[in-house]
Amino acid sequence: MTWISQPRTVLLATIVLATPGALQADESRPARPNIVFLFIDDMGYADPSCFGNPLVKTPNIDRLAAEGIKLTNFYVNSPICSPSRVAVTTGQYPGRWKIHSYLNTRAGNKSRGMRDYLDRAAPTTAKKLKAAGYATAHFGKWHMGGGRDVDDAPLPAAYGFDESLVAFEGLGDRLLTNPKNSSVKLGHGKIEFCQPWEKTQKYTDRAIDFIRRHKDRPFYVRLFPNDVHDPHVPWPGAEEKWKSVTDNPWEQTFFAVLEEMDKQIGRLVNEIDALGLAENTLIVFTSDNGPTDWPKYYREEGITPPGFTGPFFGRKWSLFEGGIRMPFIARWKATIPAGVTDEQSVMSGIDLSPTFCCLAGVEVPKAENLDGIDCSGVLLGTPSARAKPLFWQYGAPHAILKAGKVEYQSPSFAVRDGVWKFLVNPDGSEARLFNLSDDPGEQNNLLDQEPKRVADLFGEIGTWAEGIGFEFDQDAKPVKPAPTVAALVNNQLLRFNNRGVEVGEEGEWLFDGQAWLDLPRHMAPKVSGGKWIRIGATIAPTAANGVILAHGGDKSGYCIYLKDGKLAFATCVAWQRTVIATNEPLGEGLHQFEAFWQTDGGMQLKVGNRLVAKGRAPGALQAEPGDSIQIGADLIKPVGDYENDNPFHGSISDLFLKHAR
Ligand SMILES: [Ca+2]
Ligand SMILES: [Ca+2]
Repeated sequence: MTWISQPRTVLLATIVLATPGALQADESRPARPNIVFLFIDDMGYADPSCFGNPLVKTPNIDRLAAEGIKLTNFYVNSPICSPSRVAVTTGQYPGRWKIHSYLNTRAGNKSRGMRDYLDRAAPTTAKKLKAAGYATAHFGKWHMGGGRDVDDAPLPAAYGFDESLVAFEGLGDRLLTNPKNSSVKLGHGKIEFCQPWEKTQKYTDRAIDFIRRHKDRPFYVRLFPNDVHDPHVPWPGAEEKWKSVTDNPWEQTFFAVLEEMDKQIGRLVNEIDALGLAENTLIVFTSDNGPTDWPKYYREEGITPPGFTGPFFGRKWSLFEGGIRMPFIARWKATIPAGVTDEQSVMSGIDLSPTFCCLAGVEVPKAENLDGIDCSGVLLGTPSARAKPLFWQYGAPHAILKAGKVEYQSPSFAVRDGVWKFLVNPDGSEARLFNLSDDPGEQNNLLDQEPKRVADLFGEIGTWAEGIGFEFDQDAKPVKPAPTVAALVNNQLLRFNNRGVEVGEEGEWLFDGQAWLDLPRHMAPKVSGGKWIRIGATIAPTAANGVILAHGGDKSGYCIYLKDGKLAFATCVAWQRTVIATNEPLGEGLHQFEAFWQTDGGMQLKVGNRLVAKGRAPGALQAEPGDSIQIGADLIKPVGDYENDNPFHGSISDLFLKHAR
């Protein structure tokens, strides 16, 4: 042995340490297996019956699980479609490619600091497998660029796919339902129209056809059905069968769609088996994010949104487990042990690319800098602790979709390190620490009990955020979530984001000049279009100036505030500001007020039920206010004649906001 062999040994040892769970050499395993990747859209952790669906059987998915391995600690890297898809496609955190929420119109992407599509230079599994001789195809939802008004996104071929058939959120050949969908005008590919309930069958047909044509060489096929995403539109009448199972109409259609999708997965697997490919084909099955959680599903008493998360808290658009922990199955007959459930190993979407490449014997160039790790050993049945923590970002500072159920709205950063999960906002607020092995439902916040761990995890997130380019205040101090506050908006209680407001014994909100409440723009009621607006509350001010409620800015908005002790009501219509105010300062003590802005522009202000001021704006609001509803301060663009943030001091209670429907 010369001295040259020494570094080699060291290097090898390093590799082994850095990739626990990596593949052990095994001569009996077929080289270059086919890989079929099933990625379902918005399917919850417990939607397959083998993961706990209490009402519906999914026999074909269950069969895959019985013939393969289930992981109960598999995560996607975002609680929403586009970034989750970027992660499984590239092996990298989606924020690196500036896709941290769903891809929308050009304007919508720009406003959230996002690109319009995945950079064509991004590393992908398909490019690497194709270069190694695999036949590659993508059938189903894409949503990594193209669609709406984005017509210049690269086609799937640019990312390494020989063939593709996508939906309206993608370019190239695609299936559409609505002839008026903006996708029709975008060009770049052949368009076929079909009914929503036919889509998964058609994508499956294409996958089967592709596999038949390429059965004699290694292939990599992605089947990404989109029918489990709402609105759920099953075959006409297919929901009838489910009326005896559930009274919830949302569930009836969802179950019908889930059953159909399971059937199509069965067709695909049967075909793979019939072609004699079961022993050299790895089939991986998971979902891109938790089940739907639109506010509309909560409007009726006793009704809940469709889709199950099992023991987990939170749903789609949430970094709580229900939004990101997914059912995961891998089957490879005679290679992966059958009927195994691995409850230890933590794996995630970014790991799929290095894992697939390793199993295919394809090298991942170091320069690609993948965030994921090779978990091939885990898939082949050797559980492994994860050395590298997992990180998430979803939300602030950009206005984005949030969970419909207010309790499910999570902080915008999270980390999982070992059994610990820590969630926090970039300013340190809403911090929560959970021990997932004792508390998988994330109910018991251990923030105060584990200060050292909290500081470490906060630092880990900060370092990660800096590396990706997310704003994160590493000097902030993690603090517990403030009490939940909700106000009546159109007779419905809406939870406001609480920035430090304490709640008094009578339920009054206490403002100390540092605290405020915020209702994000997407949750704010739509008040434009000539509607009347009415605002009321009881206040006990302790300072002469401060904003009580502000919605919008000096272009379009309305605001109630104190100025030199007087109560003022301001409206802005097309940059024109009108202010009415009481003649005298209110003074200390409790004051009940009501402000009324009429359709014709008339403005009234009542204090203690007595009309104290009136005036006339040029009309009612025509354009929607540009920022959120804030209570206790106005942080962005003043509505009235004051400067931001103009914080309120004192208490506010019984606040309501109403407008014409
Ligand atoms: Ca999705
Ligand atoms: Ca404002």
